This record gives sequence, C-alpha cells and structure tokens, in this order.
Amino acid sequence: MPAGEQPARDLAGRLGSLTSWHADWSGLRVAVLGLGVTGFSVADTLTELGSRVMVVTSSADDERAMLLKVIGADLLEQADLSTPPAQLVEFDPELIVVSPGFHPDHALLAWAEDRGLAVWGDVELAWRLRDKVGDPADWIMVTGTNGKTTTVQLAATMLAASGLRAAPCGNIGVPVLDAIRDPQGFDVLVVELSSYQLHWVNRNPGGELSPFASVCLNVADDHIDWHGSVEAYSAAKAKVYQNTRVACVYNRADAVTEAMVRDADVIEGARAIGFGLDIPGPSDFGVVDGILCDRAFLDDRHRSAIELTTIDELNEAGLAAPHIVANILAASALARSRGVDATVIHDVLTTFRLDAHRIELVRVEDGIRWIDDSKATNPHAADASLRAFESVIWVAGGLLKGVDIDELVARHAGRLRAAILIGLDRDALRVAFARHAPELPVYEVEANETKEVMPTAVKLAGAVAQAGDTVLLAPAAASWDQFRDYGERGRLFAAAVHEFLGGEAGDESASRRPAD
Ligand code: UMA
Repeated sequence: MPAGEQPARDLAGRLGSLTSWHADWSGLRVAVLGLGVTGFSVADTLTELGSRVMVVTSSADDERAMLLKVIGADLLEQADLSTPPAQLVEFDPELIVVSPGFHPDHALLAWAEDRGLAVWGDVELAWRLRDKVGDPADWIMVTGTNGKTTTVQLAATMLAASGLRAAPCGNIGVPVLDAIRDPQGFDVLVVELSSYQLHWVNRNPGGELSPFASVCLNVADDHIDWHGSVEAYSAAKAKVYQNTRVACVYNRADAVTEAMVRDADVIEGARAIGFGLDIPGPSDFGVVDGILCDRAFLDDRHRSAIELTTIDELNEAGLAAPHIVANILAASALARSRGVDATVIHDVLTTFRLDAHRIELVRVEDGIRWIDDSKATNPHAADASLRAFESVIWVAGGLLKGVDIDELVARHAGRLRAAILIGLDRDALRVAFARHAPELPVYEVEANETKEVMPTAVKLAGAVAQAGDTVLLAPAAASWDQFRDYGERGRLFAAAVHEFLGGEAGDESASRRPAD
C-alpha cells in the first residue's frame, strides 16, 4: 500500500519504534536533504539497512553522485528547490532526514510539514542506531559559540589516553553516523554539535538524546540569520543538556549557560559542574594561584581539590591564552566525569597542540608578531583573540551573519593601532570605527579575487606595523564571501606573510602559539 494511503497512526508508530540498528528499516521511503558529508552518511547508512533512499540536493559533487549509484540510492539534483520537485512528490517519502545546512524555513521542509511528515536530523538518526556494535557508546555532547572543536579534541584525547576507545565526531567534520558505524565500536563518542544540528534534536518520540555528560561552553551572537533571533539560537544550544545522565558542565562566567542547566530536564542524579578562570567552589573546576583544579570529582570536595596542571606548564605548551584555559577546564570536567585520572589529563596537556588557524603564530620579524586566528569567525571569538594582545593591527571583515560588531569595536578600540578591512560586510565595521575610534587609521582592501585579498592586506599591515605590534587576522566574520572556508583564508594569510617578509622564519619558532 502506498504510504499516502497508509494510516498516519501506523506510520508514526513505525517511526517511533525505529530505535535500534536491529529494528526493521527495510522498505522505508526516506528523502535525504543535502549531499554533503552528512547527506552521504545518511544515505549510505539507510541503504545498508534496506530503506529506499532519494537524496534531494541543489548541487552534488561528481564523486558522491557516483557513489550514490553504487549504494543504490536515487539522486534528485535540482538547482531550484523552491517548490518540491515532481519526482519527490511521486516518491512519496515517509520520513525526511535533513542536513544541518538546510534552513528550517526551506521550501522542502515547509512542504514536509504541510504533509505531516516526520523530519529528523542526522544526529537523531545516529542516536537511534547507536547499538550497531556491542554496548552503545556513551555520548559526551559539546556545544557553544566558540571553543567547541578545541574542547572536543581535548576531551577525546584525554579519554583515549586513559585507555578508553573514544572518538571525536559531529560538527568537527566527521558525521556521527560514520562514528557509530565503526566496526570496532567505541566506549565514548565526544560529539560536537552546532546550533543547526541541535535545532533538529529531541523533536520526535523515540529519538530523544540522553548524553552521559554535556556542555554549552558559551553563548554569544552567531548564526542569528539562520535562527532568526538570539533567543532561538540560545534555545537550540540549551537542548544539549536535556536528559543528561551524569554531568551538566556550564561556564561560570556565562550566566546564560548556568540558566540553561538550571532549566534543563535531566536524569535524576545528574550534577551541575561549573568551570571558570576564577577560584572554584565545591563541584567546580577553576584556577587557584596559577593551578588548574578539580573540586568536583573527589570525595572531600568541600575541603580539598585535585591539581590538574599549572598556568606555567600551559604557557610552555602554548596553551595559556585565557579562552584556551577555559576550554581545558571544560574538557577536563567532561573527562573526569567519565573517570579519567588527573595525572592522565596532566600528561595530555604537555603534548596537546591546537589546530591550525587558532591563534597561530605565523612569524615574528623585527619585533612584529603575525598571528593567524582565521577561526575567529564571529565577534565573540575575535574578542578572545584581541584580548590576548596589546597593540594590534587588526585584519577584520567578511560575512557578519547578521551579528552586531559595534560592541566588539568599542571594547577593543584602545588596543588597536590600525585596521585593515577585508570582505563583503564592511559598513557595520566602518560605522563602528567612526563611532568608537575616529582617529584610527582604517585601510580597505579593494581586491576581491581570492588570491589577491591577503597579499594586499598584508602589504597594508606591513606598512604601518612597528616593533611591539601584533598583526592579527581575527576577522570576526565568516569567510565564504571570498574564501572556500576559514582554513583557506588562514593559509593564504600565512603564505602572504611569508611572501611579504621573505626568507625563513624570524627570531622565534613559527610553530608555537602565543600565551597571554
Ligand atoms: N544544500 C541544499 N540546499 C540548502 C542547503 C544545503 O541543497 O539550502 C545541500 C548542498 O548543495 C550540499 C549539502 O546540502 O549538497 C551540504 O549540506 P550541509 O551544508 O549540511 O553540509 P555537510 O557537508 O553535510 O556538513 C555538515 C556541517 N555543515 C553545516 O552545518 C553548514 C559541517 O559543519 C559538519 O562538519 C558536518 O555536517 C558533519 O556534521 C561545518 C560548519 O561550517 C564545518 N558548521 C557551522 C559552524 O561550525 O559554524 C555550523
């Protein structure tokens, strides 16, 4: 019987019962929206389970399109998806699985809603299928405006160093479905979740996530254009704590995250664990006299604390910038909640290195530091970056994604010596400089060609920089207007710096990050 005629109750019942890899997924007609890494992982999984899959996307790369044929999924590629294509209507899906990049107002999602179709995100699907291999892994879920990836990498490294099979996945770049299909299985998955992914979780019976531990690192304006308002963005982030079993980790310096924990429905017995750069109370992680401490996971937490590492040691490893210390405390809280020994955390922190384009020292020459923090794709991240330096030539701009830049400029006007503007959204920056730093020299990069932008910006910066200055690429904006991604933006900046300065790296190692 075609699904259109199938009573809605039966279908809802069937979807509600699909909570295991070993359930009967055969013949289920699923439309998968998007053919990026997510869409492909969804199609690959569901065809393996015997479902009938149609992938609908505005564009598809040749390799994935070819692979869809191999796995037996249909592809519907159509640039204009503003009305549901006839083939999709004819396919008559029983379920939609949506990629995170699709806006919730997308015409296909409105069409699905009109038809009363269930819509799942890939994370919900992965949760339902998590029992593929042996006992399901515990999920440790990480969200926040900034610091997600660093925290996820730190926590996963700590867990793995303690002998657990642990893997980072999610928004970090590895779809959660790829992790749950690993043939060996994992003890713990450290899942990075964007607000886009969180938007789609906990909406359907049978698919509610229940993490072992969870954290929202911080909340600042970002992706407002996608969510529609700060409130909606924040509400999506708050979902990370729902049904947490053991530890809800929050940021003591960010009252919004604390309120999220207070308001969350969690599993009885789950504890709230605060982290912050100040002195920790019982059940907290924090810093006392330069020592990072755990006052949560020990018997006598009212009178004592466990030492994890010191700011001096972190300085040695290039990990002492305040926002990185905060990430370290959050990751340590997550790892300690799952039983990782403090000595293991200490050892991990002596060898851990940040990824590229995160406050990365490119070069020091003639007393001028050149720093690539291309990962600073919103004002909150740029704020953390600017705080770490005193006299800054700031390379800023790109796509502002609807967020307000004024406060950031006001806060840091005093440390700026010049600004170099790149990218599309410049008006807000120009206005903010005129208001808060009218004397500041502001130079605009007129070049729009990807390969021209950074050489021009670097030349302008080089002309004004003096000994003691830091030339800081921390754009406070997304890169997609001029670059493929923040990685390309950072690489081209570093290349332009080396080209401009010539010769080999100068008087300091180019591989270390600056400490605060
Ligand atoms: N597509 C459409 N119409 C749309 C939107 C997308 O047809 O309106 C199609 C595209 O043509 C393409 C596919 O959908 O075929 C792309 O899907 P996607 O944008 O969801 O991207 P994926 O490759 O599946 O990657 C996604 C995340 N991307 C986004 O959220 C935009 C990746 O995060 C994530 O690593 C990956 O899933 C695995 O979980 C990237 C990101 O930029 C790194 N995230 C944002 C951030 O961190 O700020 C949220």
